[in-house]
Amino acid sequence: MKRYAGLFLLALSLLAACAGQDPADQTEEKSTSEDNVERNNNNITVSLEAEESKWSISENLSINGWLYNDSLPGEEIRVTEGDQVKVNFTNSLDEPTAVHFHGVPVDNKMDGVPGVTQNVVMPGESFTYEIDATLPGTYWYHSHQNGAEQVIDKGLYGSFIIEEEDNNYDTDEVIMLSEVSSMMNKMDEAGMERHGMDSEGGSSHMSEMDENMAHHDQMKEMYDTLVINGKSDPKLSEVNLREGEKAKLRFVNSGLATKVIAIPHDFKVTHYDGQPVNEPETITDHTGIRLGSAERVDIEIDASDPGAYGIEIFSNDNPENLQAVVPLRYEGEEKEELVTQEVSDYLDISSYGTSKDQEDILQDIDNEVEAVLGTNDGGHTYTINGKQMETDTADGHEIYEIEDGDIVKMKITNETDVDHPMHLHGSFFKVMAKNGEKVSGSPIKKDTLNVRPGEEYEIVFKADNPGNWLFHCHEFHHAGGGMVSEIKYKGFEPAETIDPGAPNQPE
Ligand SMILES: [Cu+2]
Repeated sequence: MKRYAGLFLLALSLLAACAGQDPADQTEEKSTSEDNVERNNNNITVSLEAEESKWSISENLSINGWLYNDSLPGEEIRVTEGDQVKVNFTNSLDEPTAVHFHGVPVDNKMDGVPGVTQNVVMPGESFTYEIDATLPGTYWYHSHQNGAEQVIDKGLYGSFIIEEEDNNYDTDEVIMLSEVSSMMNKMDEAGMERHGMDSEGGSSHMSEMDENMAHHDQMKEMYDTLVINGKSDPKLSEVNLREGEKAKLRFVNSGLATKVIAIPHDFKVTHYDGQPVNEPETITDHTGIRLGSAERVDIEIDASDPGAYGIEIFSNDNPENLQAVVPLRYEGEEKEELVTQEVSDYLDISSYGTSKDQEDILQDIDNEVEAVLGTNDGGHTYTINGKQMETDTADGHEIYEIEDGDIVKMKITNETDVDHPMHLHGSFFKVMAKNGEKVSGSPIKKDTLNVRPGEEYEIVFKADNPGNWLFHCHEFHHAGGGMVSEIKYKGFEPAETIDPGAPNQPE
């Protein structure tokens, strides 16, 4: 469980040793092609390959990545509602992996969680994921095996967009936000193996520093490079507007840290996690948006105010290390200097947009459960109701047993002092109350909810998709440190028999 604490110390000493060395050789830009997508009316077949490849994040930093279709982010999968999508996945890595389509409604056997819904896809093997693209929205796909390493450090993530049939934006762009650790990368370059480092790994080097430095402080030191659409130079993600057009920006937090997005132009938040906000009002007062790990927001901009703006993006807790300005530029506005604006307040989704009666959901609660988010071992491991999933056995965690058809109400309380973006697999949930107060704005339908320190939420979902589904923190280190629970439909038998001997690591 303390794997990363050991890594951190090792990285520090290595960094000192590496100081002054030349940056890694530069590699060429990678491009993706339509070659991997076949369209036949509503049948879409995507070839998706995970492979090892070098990726240039910036002039001074390139990673030995594990990439989807040789691209970072992985090749965008963009389909239209009503499409039948088949993703033929091949694992060309030396590592076992699997693909999870985050937020996309799928059958349990297509959820891509090793050890829960399938056995991990071994090197050289393939797996076909079948997805009915019924619900439009901004989604993403990523490995659900050892995510801290595979997704964050190595790059196994990409966007998955289901367009509405009448999608009519002139500009429609995905902006994926993540971070990498240049320290960790230097370790990789120096050929340091991290796999042998289990809970005791590197422990002989563990000092009082480790004992005294909580997990999240170590993370702040380690993750020092904000990555936007695979690059650390935000100018490469410049958004161009034409006066009079309507633009859609789909922000995806594919990283670990909660990001703040500050847009110095009037805008609306039209979707949370791909699901529509009811009659959202235009935001004109420099309200920032906090986006937890795995959360998405769709922003709509009416381009009626020409200029050269800068969208500031920074880590909520680590703005010194992780911050960038993405240009938002009208045609013909060539100025280098970008208009930015300090955040005056933060969007509170519980009161944004227009309310709609949804009392009906609450009439018929069958099952009331609780998830108390806690911490253990001085901030190095994380718990749900005092329980942890053990990395090696995928066992020991909280299990919620429910019946098919149940309306389930869950109270989530964060008793730690860090954010926990909680992700429910298999169903969307509705957020009914925050800190004891009913949601007063638009109904909120989400698959991931960032629960900040001290916050308490009530969520409700209808159990209409039988399976074994994870409910876990999407900060992969917290998940790897135990913050994983499971929702099991009574009587459900998984399609694939889970092999206890397979190297499944479902976090
Ligand atoms: Cu967490």
